[in-house]
Amino acid sequence: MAIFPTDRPRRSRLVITGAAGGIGKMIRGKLDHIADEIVLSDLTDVSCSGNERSQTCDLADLDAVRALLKGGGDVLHFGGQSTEAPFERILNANLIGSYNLYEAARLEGVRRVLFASSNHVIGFHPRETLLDADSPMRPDSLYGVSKVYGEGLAHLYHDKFGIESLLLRIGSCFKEPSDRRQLATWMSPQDMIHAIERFVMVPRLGCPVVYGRSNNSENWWDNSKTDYLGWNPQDTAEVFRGKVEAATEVPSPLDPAVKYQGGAFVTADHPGTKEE
Ligand code: NAI
Ligand code: 15L
Repeated sequence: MAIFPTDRPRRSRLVITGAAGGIGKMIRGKLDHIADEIVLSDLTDVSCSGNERSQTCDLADLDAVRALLKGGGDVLHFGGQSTEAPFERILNANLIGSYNLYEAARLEGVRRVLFASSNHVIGFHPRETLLDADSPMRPDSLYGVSKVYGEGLAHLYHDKFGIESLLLRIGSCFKEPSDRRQLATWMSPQDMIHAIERFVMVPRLGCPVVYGRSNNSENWWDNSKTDYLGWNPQDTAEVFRGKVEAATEVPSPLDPAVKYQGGAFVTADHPGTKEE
């Protein structure tokens, strides 16, 4: 699997949180070439094949997360609340969950984490602005703020303890793009698998921000600062343009969900405290 002569060797252990979720389903059974043992984890048991085994874990429970990471290895951290939600849900799954993940990584000797961040950390940037790894955060939701916090944790554990993280700001990782916005934000499952391969293999990772999108013609995100990872997305949403445009209406350019990168998240109801 090595592409470059300096690549790290195949790993003995890879832990995947959120393995029962949408991305988990698309990558399960497709990573046996990069690790001897793959531990699939979610709130409930996950069906396994090949060298996979399942271990349930609530990310809000530090002891359970420690038990999951005992034995080290690399971690793909996909578990958590993946859309806007009431604060308590985000608090447990994403804030406490990500803290527990990094704290358990420190205590159990994990050296590398792929942190599933989101385009919603920058969702309030206008679509005309080409962003890169150093663009300021403009979260569009409490969910987006929780990913800002997760990226902050990753930096702290890198700078203080040397745990490397790939901060993958995923656009829209689904089988196919389903709306006009996703013609720019789509990340194909195969490009996700290739990003995971580079995360595991690259000899020195550091703690870089990478925008998770395919090689789409419409592009709001510049990944040129992380060429050293050797990740070159191959797919393009363009092959779905006809299908998507036929199925969806031309939206108003004045709609904030069209003006800003975060789409419907910028106009979604704020799930805050209700006034008496
Ligand atoms: P998903 O919602 O389908 O899967 C998330 C999984 O996490 C679920 O199986 C859920 O049971 C699990 N989970 C939730 N709370 C948990 C807890 N307290 N303890 C243990 N497991 C828990 O999400 P999806 O689409 O698979 O995304 C995976 C990750 O990637 C999420 O962190 C999401 O925020 C991030 N992401 C996904 C994008 C996408 O396009 N699919 C875009 C941007 C970010
Ligand atoms: C996300 O962060 C969500 O997890 C996913 O469900 C999509 O909504 C995606 O962003 C997107 O922006 O399309």
